[in-house]
Amino acid sequence: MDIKKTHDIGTLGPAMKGQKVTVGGWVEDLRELGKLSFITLRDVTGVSQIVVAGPENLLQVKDLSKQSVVLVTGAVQESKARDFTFEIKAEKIEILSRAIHPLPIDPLGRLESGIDNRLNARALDLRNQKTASIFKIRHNVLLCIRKVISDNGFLEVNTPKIIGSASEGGANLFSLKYFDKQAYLAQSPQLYKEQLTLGLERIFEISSFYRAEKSHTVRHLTEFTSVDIESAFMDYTDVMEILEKLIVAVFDHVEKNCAEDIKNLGIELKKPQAPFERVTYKQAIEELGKQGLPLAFGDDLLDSHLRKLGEIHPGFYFLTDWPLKLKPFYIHEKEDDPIVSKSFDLQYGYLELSSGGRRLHDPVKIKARLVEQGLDPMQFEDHLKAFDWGMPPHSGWGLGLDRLMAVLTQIDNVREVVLYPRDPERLFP
Ligand code: AMO
Repeated sequence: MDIKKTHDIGTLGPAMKGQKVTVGGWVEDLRELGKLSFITLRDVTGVSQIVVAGPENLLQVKDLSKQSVVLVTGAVQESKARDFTFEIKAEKIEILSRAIHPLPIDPLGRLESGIDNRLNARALDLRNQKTASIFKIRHNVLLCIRKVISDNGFLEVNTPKIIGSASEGGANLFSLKYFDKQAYLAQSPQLYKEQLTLGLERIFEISSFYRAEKSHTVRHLTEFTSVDIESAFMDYTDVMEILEKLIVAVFDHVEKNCAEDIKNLGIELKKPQAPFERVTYKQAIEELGKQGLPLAFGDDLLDSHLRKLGEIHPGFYFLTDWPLKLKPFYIHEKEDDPIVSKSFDLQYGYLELSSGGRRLHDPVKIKARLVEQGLDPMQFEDHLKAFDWGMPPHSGWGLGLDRLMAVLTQIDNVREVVLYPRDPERLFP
């Protein structure tokens, strides 16, 4: 059985008239009109019309089910059909794999399927052009992120996901048996990325992380992709600028490279402008007070508060200088106002996309903060050792890639932009 194509459909055009090609793809449509049949054949790069004639070939495709996979050899010719500029006149057709109907979803989207049905048949859902476009965009976003962060002098690293003690401290950890020991799935590369600044100065990681949170929202997953950076000799405002540059670059890159996919999604990109607004926590609680949502300094911002702030600041903005007590043990205080921290979240309206800050690099201070937060410094012994080996001052952030993708594609539910999302209910496929 022949299985190789000579061309992707997207590389063909009317200028190749007369050229013999072999294309492979799946049958999106089949119209049988007696002496001729027309197949709409799609591969990942494009779509073409196949003209089938002659008794042997007509018999081959008779009643061929949609979504079946075929290999077609024939000559390119101009097409008179309204939707096609060229077509392929089939000489040889091989059916490589038949799709058995009824299929669980209609990938053409003519019959609407709910998100659960589509996720249950995710592989087939990717034959829907809208879904495929989301993941083509995601690929481009990742390419751009790697390039921009690398160009800023950061080195890509891989830290362990099976870990012996909590990285962020406290709850939300998935635990697993590691032979005869207790292990956990990493919630974040936080401790490793900080340690790595000691020798590599500027590092980044793009990876899955795990949170055992029973959150049933459109923005929480138990397995999410995080883009993390950490840099020695930078303060929190420096890494905020990198984040802002990165977000702008991602939108530019998608605009330049994914025009077709943006069109498939039926949206217009909402390109942000730098600099993003900076709103301090103090300003935010004043704004909320004026809106009838009074808060005292040190109160956490609940969903209702973030929704209101999102109405006031609908695009990208930084929420900075949070009360120190609301932040993890590794966050640095402001030297001139120690109840305030050198920290920030990047928001898109109500949605938190990233958080970060300047980190403590003095082990004595870190131990004190651990105790203050009810954590046991002994549990962090391995981590704290590195702080006695000449740890440079450092700052960084973690950016939720899935949430950024949701914002970029203007889709509310992060499940739509993750191939096989994991949430408290969903473990298969
Ligand atoms: P944080 O816990 O705020 O910070 O996470 C950083 C970003 O990751 C994304 N995110 C999630 N996305 C989907 N589902 C989840 N359950 C989920 N949890 C987090 C969010 C969030 O803003 N170590 C720090 C980062 C740092 O300081 O460098 C951290 O993990 O977009």
